[in-house]
Parts: sequence; C-alpha cells; structure tokens
Amino acid sequence: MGFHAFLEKSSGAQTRPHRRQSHQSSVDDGDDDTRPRANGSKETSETAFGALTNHTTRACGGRRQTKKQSKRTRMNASLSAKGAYASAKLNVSRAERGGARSRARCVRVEAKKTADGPKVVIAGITGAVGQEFLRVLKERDFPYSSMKMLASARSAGSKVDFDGETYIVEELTDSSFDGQDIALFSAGGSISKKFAPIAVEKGCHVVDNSSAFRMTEGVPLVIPEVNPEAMSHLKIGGKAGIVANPNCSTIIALMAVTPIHRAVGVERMVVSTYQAASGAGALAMKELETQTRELVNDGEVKTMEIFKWQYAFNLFSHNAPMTENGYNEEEMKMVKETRKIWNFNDVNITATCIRVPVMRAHAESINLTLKNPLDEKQAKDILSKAEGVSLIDDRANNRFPTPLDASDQDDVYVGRIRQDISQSGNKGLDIFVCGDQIKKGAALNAVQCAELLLK
Ligand code: 2RA
Repeated sequence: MGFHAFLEKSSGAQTRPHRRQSHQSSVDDGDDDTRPRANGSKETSETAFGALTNHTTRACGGRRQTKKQSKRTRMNASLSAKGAYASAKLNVSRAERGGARSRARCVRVEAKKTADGPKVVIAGITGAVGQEFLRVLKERDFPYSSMKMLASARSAGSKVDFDGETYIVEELTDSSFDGQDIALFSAGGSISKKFAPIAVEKGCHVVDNSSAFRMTEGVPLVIPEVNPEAMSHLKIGGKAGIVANPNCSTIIALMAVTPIHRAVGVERMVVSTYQAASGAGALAMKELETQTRELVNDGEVKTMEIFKWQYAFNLFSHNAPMTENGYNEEEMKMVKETRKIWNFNDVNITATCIRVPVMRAHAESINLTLKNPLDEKQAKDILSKAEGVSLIDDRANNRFPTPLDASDQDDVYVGRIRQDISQSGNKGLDIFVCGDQIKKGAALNAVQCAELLLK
C-alpha cells in the first residue's frame, strides 16, 4: 500500500503528509540513565547516541530549500554523524515566524579560548546533549582555558572537534576532575550520582542535566531567567557545588509562566504537554524516523524497539514510569520542580504529559488560575517583555507557535494568549508554549548556569 493510500485508510481525515519534522541532532538529554525499550531491555544514553551516528540532519536554512531539495531532504534524510552535529542554525526570518520577536542568533560565534578562562569538562560528550553543549558554548562565546571531553571507556580514544582543535575523548574516572573548574554533566543519572560529588570534592563545580540532584535539598535547581539567585553562592574560585538543570518540560513552561506569576501570582496551573521524541533519547528519534519511512514506503510499521506502541502518526501517554497516584514521573517532576524553583509550595499543579511524533521541540498547553486579575492585553505585554520569550500570537492569521518555530532556537515561543472564559474576574488565562527540548530544555539552560558561575 502506498503512503497516500495508507493515510486515507488509517486516518480518514488526513489526506496529505505533514511538513517534515526537521531535526538537527540525535538527542539524549541525560535526564535518565536508561531509556525505554519495547522489548523491556534498557539502553544507556551513550549507546543510544552511538546507534544514531548514521542519522541525519537538515542543512542551515532548511526551510528555504527549493521544493526539489526539500523533497530530497524529507525522503533521504541520511545524516552523517558529522552532519548531525554541524553547527547549522534554523535560519527562519522574523516574517516567517509571524512577526515573532526572536533573540536567537543566526551567526556563528567562536568560543573564546583564553588563558584566564575556566577549565571546562564535559561529561557525556558522545551523547547528543554533550554535543549540544559544544555548540552552545561556541554560540555564546563561553570563555575557557582548556576543554576536556569525557565519556565511558567504550568511547575513550574517539575524537571530537571543537573550536578549531581536535580533542581525544577520555574515559570518565575519579581523577578526571583534578584541577578542573566547571563540569557540564549529561551522561545519565547514575553517572551523575557517582561522579558529581567526586568532582565537587576536587573543587570542580558541576552543572548537572540529569534528574539525580534536582530535588536534593541544598542543590539549586535553576532556570537563569527565573531564579538565578538560587545559585548566587556558587562562583568560580569559591567553594564548589552542584547546580541542577530542571526537566525540559518544567523549563519550557516556567519560562512563560514565571513572568505572569511574578506580576499577579499563579495559584493553579493545569499543563498538557506534547513532548518531542528527543526527550526520550536518540533512539526514540530514530524510531520515529524509521517508522515514518516504513509507513511511507511499505504502508506498515515494522520497527518497534523503543516504545511498545506505534510512534509515527500516533501519540501516547508519556513513557516515564507510573507512580502510585496515577501520575507518571514526568508529570510529578513538573509539580515538584516548579515548587522548588519558585520556592512556593502552595502552587497547585496538575499535568498530563503526552509523547507526540515531533522531533525536538516540546509544546505545552497551560491553563492558569491567577491570584489577582490580569487581562489578556496585560498578559501579552508582560510576555512580550520577558527575557528568553518570543510571541507568536496572530489570531487573524491563525498563526501561533509550532514545534518547528522553536526547533533549534534559544527562545521559548508563546501564543494563544487568552482569557479563560470559564474563570470569572479575569483570573484565568490560557497560553500555548513551544520550546526546543535539547536547547533551552537542556544544553542552553546548563551553559547559562555555567555563565552564572563566572559572574
Ligand atoms: C522527556 N523527560 O521525556 C524528558 C526530557 N527531559 O521529554
């Protein structure tokens, strides 16, 4: 059965394929040290990445390709490992974003190697977040005097190019942190649990992208635009410590909701997420692409290794483990992490997290109950001034944020800003947000935390 026949048969309403979910890199956010497998086995993050080294990416300015080029890109996305991590940027104009105000840069900036810069370590360099760390460090001109690339024994000896130099990947051991200043970790929770305390003991600050220390008392859980003060006691040259990067869904939600909370107080938040493949790791991204190809070419899904359910042209409840109260761990992270980041235990939060067939940017529908009234014009005004937030909110043209708008961008995009008509007195607000899971949801946030250590 051909692709169109399949679509007609399986979906009825949908008669043509969506635009391709472009992605730049194979992703593993280091949030957990194991990944779901349909067959019940577990995959380490590094293996997950390794399996994708023949995967592909889109070239810079992908959306400006000719029809012929874009068809070729869609149908023949055979990406090399090098290509997958090339520093390509999504070169979409402001006009194409519906007039969004974007601070995301499209220029390439070289990282700043300088004799008095910190000694930087990346733990989990072969993972996609590890690779994204490098890209973000370059983009943000992060100062460094030396760079150390760490991975498991399996990857030791391989080479990584960064800022005009080639580095040999070293095995992560207890002595890896001797004399180092900042370690960016994204190698999974168990690696963080073992090695982050060792790094700190040796005087090296850790910014950890895993969930290992997020709820640990005394460990700041930081979104730099939201609660930088939580880590103000940690500075290069001072006593070393761990800073935890929140879960991607929490970061993306709070980038938009915090400015509203600061202005009028948020009493309750109802979140429904539409989470991309990247959050489940590189193999999930690969599975989404593979299944899509299979459907296009053969009309049926043959590969089902990561999730127990068909992923392409489908969606399902988030794959995080279920907890006793019927919420899965991803949903409970949103509840607990928000309270910690806001230092506000009275906020009521409920979340439903869903995995959708999108490559690398999460979307979230957020309904708020406010302490004090706020009309939608005021809400728009607050959000338009919020750091790291861009608006796409064009009702006349039905133009609102999409995961593709947010993919590969620094900012979180917000739209559908409207009064919740079910709540009286202008005390209810609805918004829809999209943010790049691997960038602001992981690597960018971590590098911003590292920048705070320098200030
Ligand atoms: C996800 N928890 O499932 C991940 C991202 N950190 O999307």
